[in-house]
Amino acid sequence: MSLSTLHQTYQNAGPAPFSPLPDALVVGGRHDSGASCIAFGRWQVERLSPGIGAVVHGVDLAGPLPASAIAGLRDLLLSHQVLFFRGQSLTSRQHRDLGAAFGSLHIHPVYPTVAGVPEAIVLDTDRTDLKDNALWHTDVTFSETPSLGAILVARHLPETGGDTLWASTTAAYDALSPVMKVHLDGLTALHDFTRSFPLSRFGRSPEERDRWMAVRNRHPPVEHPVIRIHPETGRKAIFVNEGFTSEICDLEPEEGAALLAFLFRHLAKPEFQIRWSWRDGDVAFWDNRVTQHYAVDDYRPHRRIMHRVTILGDRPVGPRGTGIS
Ligand SMILES: O=C(O)CCC(=O)C(=O)O
Ligand SMILES: [Fe+2]
Repeated sequence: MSLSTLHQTYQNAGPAPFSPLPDALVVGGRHDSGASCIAFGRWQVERLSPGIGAVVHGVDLAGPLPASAIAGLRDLLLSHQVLFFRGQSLTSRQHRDLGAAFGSLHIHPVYPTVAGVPEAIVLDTDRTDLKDNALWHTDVTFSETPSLGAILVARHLPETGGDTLWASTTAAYDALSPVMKVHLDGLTALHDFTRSFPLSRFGRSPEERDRWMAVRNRHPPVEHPVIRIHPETGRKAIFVNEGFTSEICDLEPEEGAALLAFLFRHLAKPEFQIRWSWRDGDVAFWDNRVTQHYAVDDYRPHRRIMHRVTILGDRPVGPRGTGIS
């Protein structure tokens, strides 16, 4: 176990209702050895920061996992927002089945997919222009029902670089002043597919162009609340992202642009983030309702291949309900 981490244990005996992590479960402090890593139950949970991220040790995701384990993982996801697993070896079908245990899966309208497993998208730097992932974004917010979460598997890593960062949008919300919170509560924003998927990069051949047009017609800009209430924990989160949010509704364009610029800068503060350095066999599972992520694009011309399955989510609800349109 690493030097500066807190360790907790988790008993995966069965489904437990969500509750914030009690301090009593945090064992010890920072140690030079694994002395603070006390195991009971079958899993060990290593927290990565106070606000976001944990490594779950002792679980083989290849499954099939019993319902109690799925419930345990779901509970951990609600507590930690992004979970990491080391040393896994999932086939694409096992990857898909793992995702399907948490809900119906999304078929991405743009990215290529694994042959025979259309639910598993392929993020391969040799095949797709992935610049849209090298900025802070929440997945698929251009849709009326953005994804609940996603499970990402490292398939081919560059020798160095290619880390991914995640940020907690609940921690970012909590850090706002009370007056700003009240102001944001009443606002909605537009999320636009074309911000991250511009025709100039995703319509280079006539076929790509036709597909892009069809996707854009299916996904006109959609309105979501600026503050989202997590449907399971009830926590409030900032729900705008640089990847897809184009404007704040009901503000003058300059006011909205200034507010969005502030929120994007605020969300990107290191206080709300963790950074993951991938190793072969790593899997990440994030709650897309309360996080943003950023895939660091620092390893070209080397190749990096990741596979992702995406779990369908529900319509975002804010303090005043859903977005209007
Ligand atoms: O490649 C990565 O690390 C993350 C890519 C990404 O944005 C995603 O899978 O949603
Ligand atoms: Fe993403």
